[in-house]
Amino acid sequence: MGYYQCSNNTCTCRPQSVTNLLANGGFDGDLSGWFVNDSTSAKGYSSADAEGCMGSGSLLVNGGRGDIEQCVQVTPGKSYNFGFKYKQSTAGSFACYVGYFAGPTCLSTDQIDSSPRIDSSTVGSSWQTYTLVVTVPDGAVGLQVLCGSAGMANMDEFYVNPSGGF
Ligand SMILES: [Ca+2]
Repeated sequence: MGYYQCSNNTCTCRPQSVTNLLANGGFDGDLSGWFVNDSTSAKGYSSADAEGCMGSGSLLVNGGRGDIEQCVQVTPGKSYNFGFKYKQSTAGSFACYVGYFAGPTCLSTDQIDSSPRIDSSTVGSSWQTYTLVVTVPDGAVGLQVLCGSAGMANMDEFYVNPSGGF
C-alpha cells in the first residue's frame, strides 16, 4: 500500500501515460470518463486499486444486465495497445469487447466490427494483466471499450495507447 510518489507534502498515484487515449483509465476516485449503462451495484467504484494506491481505486463489476463503455477517436489501419488489470474469484466474471465505429462517438448504428470476447479463466486474489494489440479496420475512426459482467471482478488501469501501456 502507498502512493506512487510524494513531493512537497503532496502524494499522488501513478499517473496514466499521456499517450493513453482513455480518460480516467485508472479510476482515480470515481468512474468519471466512463459511460455506465447499468446499476451502480453492477458497475460501481471500488477503493481497491491495482497498485494499492490510496488515491485511486478500480471498477467493481458485479453481474447486472448492462455494461460500462468509453469511446476514443482512432486512426483507421493503425495499431493500438489495449489492456487492463483485473482480479476475480470466479472464471469469466467479466467480458469486454473492443468495438470499431465509422463515427467518432461510437454510435451503435455506426459499428463496423468488434474484437472477439475478452475474458479470463485466471482466478485469485492477486491482480492479473491482460494485454492485446488491436488494429483499427479501414473506415473506423471510433474505438469503444465495453465491458459487461456475469460475476464479480475488480478492473483497473485500462489503456488504449498507440505507443505504450497504461
Ligand atoms: Ca486505479
